[in-house]
Amino acid sequence: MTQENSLAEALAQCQEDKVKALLKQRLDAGTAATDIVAECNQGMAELGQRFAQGQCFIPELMFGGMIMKGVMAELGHLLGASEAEQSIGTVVMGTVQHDVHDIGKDIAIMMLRGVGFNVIDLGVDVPPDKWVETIKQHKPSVVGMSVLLTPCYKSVIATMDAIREAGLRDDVSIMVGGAAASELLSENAGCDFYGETAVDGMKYASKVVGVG
Ligand code: B12
Repeated sequence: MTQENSLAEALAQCQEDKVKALLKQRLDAGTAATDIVAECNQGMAELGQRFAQGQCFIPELMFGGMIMKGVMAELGHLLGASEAEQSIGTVVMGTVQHDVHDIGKDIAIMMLRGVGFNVIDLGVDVPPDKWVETIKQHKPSVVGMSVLLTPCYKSVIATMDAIREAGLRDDVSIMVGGAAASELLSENAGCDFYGETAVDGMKYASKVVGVG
């Protein structure tokens, strides 16, 4: 595969027109939708790496996500099984109680979906009992809390306490991330992993389910 007709590279560079053209080329040539998704996932992972290394910024990440969503919309009818059936595992993600920042969480979700996770997005300002209820219902492999506000450390701790009190702690791996998160917070709250970037979260979750 040359750089010239690499779908992954076009996506990593957010070249929307080129992605559309290469997608059409792949479909006309009879390439399997799952192979196209795999190629695009490589592109999203590359985009995430470039962001982590400071080679691109939030607008590119958001735009890359939009392009990827467009590709998935085109391929949806060819992929057959539902997202949950095809997924490599389930992750529950949200921003902790009293915190409404969601840009980073959404990027983390995009990365997770990009590599094949079924992600339940709880949104923002998620109270502890909602996390507990969702873990009971969906039995995820991984839970990811996003926290951008220092005063919301106590929401992380309250969520962990609620999960423990519900007897669910041993059933799930828990990661925390977002600009206010740290190794120290992760340790104090009893989480399993602190992810500095969305890519770290994606890698950790993949490791938990034994992929990558
Ligand atoms: C945009 C923004 C807002 C927007 C949010 C819009 C939105 N839809 O998200 C608005 C205007 C609403 C807002 C409001 C407020 N904000 Co504000 N906001 C920001 C700002 C400028 C950018 C945040 C952002 O999106 N960053 C970009 C994303 C991509 O980064 P990120 O979230 O860290 O995510 C990356 C990683 O951390 C990781 N990640 C994120 N989540 C997770 C989760 C997991 C599990 C993993 C593994 C990884 C991961 O993935 C991402 C990519 O790698 C920050 C400044 C900053 N330096 O962060 C202030 C900031 C977070 N805000 C701040 C404050 C104080 C507020 C307000 C209290 C202001 C006010 N007085 O009203 C309110 C609080 C509202 C609330 N209740 O939450 C402070 C927080 C200070 C602190 N430490 O407590 C900051 C740091 C600004 C500052 N320097 O003072 N804010």
